[in-house]
Amino acid sequence: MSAPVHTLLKSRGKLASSLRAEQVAEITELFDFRRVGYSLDAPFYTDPTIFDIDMKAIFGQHWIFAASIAELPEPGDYVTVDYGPFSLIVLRDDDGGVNVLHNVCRHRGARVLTEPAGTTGNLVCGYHSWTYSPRGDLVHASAPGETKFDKGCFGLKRAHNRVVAGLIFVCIADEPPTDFDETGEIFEPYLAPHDLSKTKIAYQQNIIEDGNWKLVMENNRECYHCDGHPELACSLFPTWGLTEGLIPLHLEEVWDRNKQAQSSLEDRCRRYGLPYEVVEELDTRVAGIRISRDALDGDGESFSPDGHRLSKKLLGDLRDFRLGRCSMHLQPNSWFHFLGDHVITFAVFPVNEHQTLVRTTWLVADDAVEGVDYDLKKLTHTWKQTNLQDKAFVELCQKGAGSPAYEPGPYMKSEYQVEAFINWYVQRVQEHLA
Ligand code: 3BY
Ligand code: FES
Repeated sequence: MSAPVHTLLKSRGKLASSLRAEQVAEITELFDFRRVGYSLDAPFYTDPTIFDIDMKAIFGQHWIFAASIAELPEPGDYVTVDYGPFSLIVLRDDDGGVNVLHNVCRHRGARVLTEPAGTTGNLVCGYHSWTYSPRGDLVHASAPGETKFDKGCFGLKRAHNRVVAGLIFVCIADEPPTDFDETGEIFEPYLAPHDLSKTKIAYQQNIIEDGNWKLVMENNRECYHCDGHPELACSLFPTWGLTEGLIPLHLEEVWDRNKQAQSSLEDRCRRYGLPYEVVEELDTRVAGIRISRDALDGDGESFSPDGHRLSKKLLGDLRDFRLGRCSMHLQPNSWFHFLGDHVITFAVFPVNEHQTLVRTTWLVADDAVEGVDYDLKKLTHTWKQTNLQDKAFVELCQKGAGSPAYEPGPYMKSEYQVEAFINWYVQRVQEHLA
C-alpha cells in the first residue's frame, strides 16, 4: 500500500521522507554491509529506489560536470542538461558568465526550453508564454483580467555553478560541498594552457547505454579490459596491470618504450612549465579527482594509430604537439583527455536505474577548419570505437546484475580506481542517509 504514497511524495521532491522506515533500514543495511573490495550487490544496479537515492544523494548534492564553455560561446547560447528527474538550463549571460536555471516553469511546471541546445534572449515557456530573463527573473506573465501578483516570487529556480579552465560544473544543492574550489585549484593549472575559450565543438556524440550509471563509471575507471579497445590500445602502452620487476619477456620492449616516452614527455613539460605529476585523491576528498599527464605511443601527439596529430592547429598557447594526454577523472560523472591538438570531454547523465546517457564532445582550436586542418572521421574514430566497446561491456554487466546467479566479485589490484569510485559513492550516500 505504500507505493502510491511514495510516488506522490516523490513527485513533491520529498524522497527521503517518502521512504518507509523499513525501506530506509533495508537500504541502509545494504550500504553498511556491502563487501569492501567487491563489486556491489545487484540492487545497486537494478533497484529504482536506490536510483532515486543516487539522484538525491549524489546528483542532488554534488558538483556535476555539465558542459564546457565551447558549447556556449556567445551570450544567449544555452544547453539543457537532463539527469534523473532534473532538467537544467546552462546559459551564457551577457557578461560572459554562466547561469544555471531549473528548466521547470513556475506557472504550472512545463519544461521551458525543449531543445538540447540553442540561442535565446528571454526564455519563453511554450505553454502560456510566461517569460523569464536570462537570469531567471519572471518578467512577463499576462492573462486577461488577471489581478497583479508578485512576479518577484516566481523566477526560475537557480542552481550553483563553477567554471574552471572552461569546464562548467553545476550543483543543485542549497549548500554545495565546499572542497570543490580546492579540487579546481588542483586541475586548473593542468588544463588552462589548452585554453577551452579558444576551442569549438568538432563533434558531439550522445549514446544511451543500457546500464546503470555506476556501471558506466566503473568501466571507465580501469584498463584491465583495455585489450577490448584495439584502436585505443595503439595509443596507450599495453602494459596495464603490470608492475616493475614482473614484466613478461614479450612486453619488456613496450615497458621500456613507455618509460622512455614518459621521461622525455616530463622533460618537455618542465621546459614548457606544464604540470604532469599524478594527483590522486579519488576517495579522500568530496570532490574526488585523479589527474596526470601520460605519454602516448608512436609520435606521442594524439589518439591516432601512429600517434600523429589529428588536428593541425595547436590548442591555446601550447608550443608542442608532443604532450601526450592530460587525463582527468572526477567523481561522480566525468572524465577528460586534454591533448595538444584536441580535447575530449565525457559526461555521464543517468536516465533511470538501467539507462545512462554518455555525452562525448571533441573540441579543436576554434580556427581549425574541417577537411583542411582535421578530418572529422579520423579525429573521432578511436573514441567512437572505444565508446561502442565500453557500451557493450556495460550492457553485459547490467544483464548480469539482473540475473539471480549474480553475486559480487572481487576487484583486482588494477581495478583500484573502480574501488575508489565505489568507496566514494558508498560514503556519500551513507552521509546522506545519516
Ligand atoms: O578514458 C579512460 O580513462 C579509460 C582508459 C581506458 C578505459 N577507459 C575508457
Ligand atoms: Fe509555463 Fe504555463 S506552464 S507558462
